[in-house]
Amino acid sequence: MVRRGGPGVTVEPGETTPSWSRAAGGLSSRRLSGTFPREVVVAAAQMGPVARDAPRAEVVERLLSLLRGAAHRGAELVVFPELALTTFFPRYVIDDDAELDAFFETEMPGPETKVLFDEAARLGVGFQLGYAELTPDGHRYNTAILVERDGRIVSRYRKVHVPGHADEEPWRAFQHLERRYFEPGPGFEVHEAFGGIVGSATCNDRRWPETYRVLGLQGVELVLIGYNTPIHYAPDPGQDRLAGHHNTLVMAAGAYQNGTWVVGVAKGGVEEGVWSLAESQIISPGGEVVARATTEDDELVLALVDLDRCWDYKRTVFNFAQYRLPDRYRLITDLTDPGSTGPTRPAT
Ligand code: CDT
Repeated sequence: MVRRGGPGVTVEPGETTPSWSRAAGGLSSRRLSGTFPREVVVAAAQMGPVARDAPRAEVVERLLSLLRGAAHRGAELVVFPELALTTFFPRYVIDDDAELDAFFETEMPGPETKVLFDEAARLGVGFQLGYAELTPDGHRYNTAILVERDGRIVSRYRKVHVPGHADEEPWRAFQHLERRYFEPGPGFEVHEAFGGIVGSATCNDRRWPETYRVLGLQGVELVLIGYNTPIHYAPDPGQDRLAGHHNTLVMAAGAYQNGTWVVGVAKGGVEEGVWSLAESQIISPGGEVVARATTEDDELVLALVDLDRCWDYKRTVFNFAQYRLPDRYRLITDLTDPGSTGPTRPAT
């Protein structure tokens, strides 16, 4: 086989177009050899800004348009961003319960999101959707749900690393009140889906090596990550110019060090006056960015993801069974407070 037609797209000798661009015939038309490779066409469905007062139906219409566009181009899995249904409301101090509740979903699918589930099942396309979840017993999570091509809910991941602060900090140009509105979820799980081993993470999770390693130890082959990343980082604005660099750095490192594909999907652009990173990207187990968004708007980024490529790394340089020495790493789980945090700084 040769690789051409753009990174991440594999075509056989003699083929003139990437398989996913003529994939209306489904899986069999995407098989590029007789060896039944474990390949899945994945679409990162980047979103541009969502206004604070945007009706849910209007946002869902945008998701449907991305979903249909991705299906038309042969995608089997469409990954939407973190908190895809609303503006990034943790930038606001919201004291009124009814106002806050309006940003949360109490069921999934609910009356306004069912159309997305129905259309995805009709098209035979799976998806991951990030949203704010309010459980029947009153817990609030920053959640991502993974849905298989037949409409079955595979998993409900609740964000573990909840960043920002819980109390209003008036010195900031805008708030990051995730710690006021969300509890941390219970942990990282993998699930068999889309022909491989799939795990989810959300935004700030992607900066922590533990996220990928805990998934990697469970054999993950495809990590799906939605994010909302304001480019201005108030506790240390010197980091602003590195926002894009850090985004790629952490996801590429996580991919390579665990031999997994990583799909990072932004809600980017200027949302209610706050500029957020776009740069959605799909990263191979070698840590290479194989497809990347070029706008800050609604945009599809597709790649043909060969899950077997994970094993090039999992079997060799990152053969955990052979080379890891967990007893040398005990501090990672025994110690949360490193003792010295350096000069006093505001909460991050
Ligand atoms: N949504 C989210 O987790 N955003 C954070 C912003 C920086 S921490 C305040 C992120 O890690 O991208």
